[in-house]
Amino acid sequence: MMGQAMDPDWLAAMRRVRRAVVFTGAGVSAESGIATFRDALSGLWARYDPASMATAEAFAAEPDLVWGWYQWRLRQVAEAQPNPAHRAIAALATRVEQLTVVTQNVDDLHERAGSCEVIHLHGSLSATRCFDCARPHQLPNDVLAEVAEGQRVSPPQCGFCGGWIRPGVVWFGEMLPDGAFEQALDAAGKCDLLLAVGTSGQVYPAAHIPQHALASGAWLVHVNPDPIAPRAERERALQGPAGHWLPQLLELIGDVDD
Ligand code: BV8
Ligand code: ZN
Repeated sequence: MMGQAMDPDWLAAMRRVRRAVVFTGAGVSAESGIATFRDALSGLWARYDPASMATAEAFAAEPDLVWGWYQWRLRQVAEAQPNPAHRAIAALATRVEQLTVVTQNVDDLHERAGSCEVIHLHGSLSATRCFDCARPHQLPNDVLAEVAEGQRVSPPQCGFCGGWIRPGVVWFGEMLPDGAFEQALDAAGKCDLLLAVGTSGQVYPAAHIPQHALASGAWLVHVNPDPIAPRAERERALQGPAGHWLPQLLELIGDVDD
């Protein structure tokens, strides 16, 4: 299957890849049925802007609204399955010497597809903690009770200080988890190939990572249904869904004894 980007130099370079980074955004989970951040929120959420909902200010002002949104998303993720892109990314670990998966997503679909040590730059839906004293909080298993779209749900309260329990995600204006960005940047600076899968590249500092790989001499390959115009000699774009291209890339990358 020859894609528009698959010239002989590129194909030969893919065969020689030893260290790869896969950098993912919401698009890698789209074919699992998880709405991307750019998709207009559906139904009763439609009147809210995700970027304004994903803030500490919104949670402090309307904890029931924000907690309800995250519980609805947590249920979406629990009912979703990893898709062929997640599975191909997990399998890529067997084709190269060093694979680092860096995700902006807060779902656990990479892990459920078999990827290990995933770097979550923006936290995880399931890692809840106290908004006030920051103590970790374990959600009871039955918390995934039915949450209708747009439903307001009061967050649980911290058993220690009585504060509201918040999602374990990084909100806009918040720092990334200690060391996560530095670890991702280090891997990007040392890799031969960075695959940027399903990201609009509009959120910082995460969006610096693909450019850092390119500037450090790696190949940068975008996988996205939206057209992305490569600007550098070692930059390519495969236009189409992740679930289509990642299984193809799995066959082309690595696993050649020089
Ligand atoms: C920070 C968790 C230091 C929450 C997320 C003013 C004040 C303070 C900060 C800023 C400021 N101005 C700018 C900033 C920086 C800010 C920022 O970047 N803002 C943007 C809006 C400009 N960043 C931050 O605040 C970060 N922290 O800077 O700390 C600091 C601290 C204080 C003061 C100053 C500095 C923290 C950012 C983290 C925010 N949290 N997520 C939650 O999920 O609810 S970000 C959230 O949005 C997602 O995690 C994701 O990262 C991002 C959405 O991006 P994508 O993943 O790319 O998804 P998107 O929907 O955009 O695109 C999907 C793509 O998939 C599309 O291209 C589509 O074509 C494609 N696609 C669709 N289908 C498919 C597909 N691709 C493949 N296959 C398919 N089938
Ligand atoms: Zn507390």
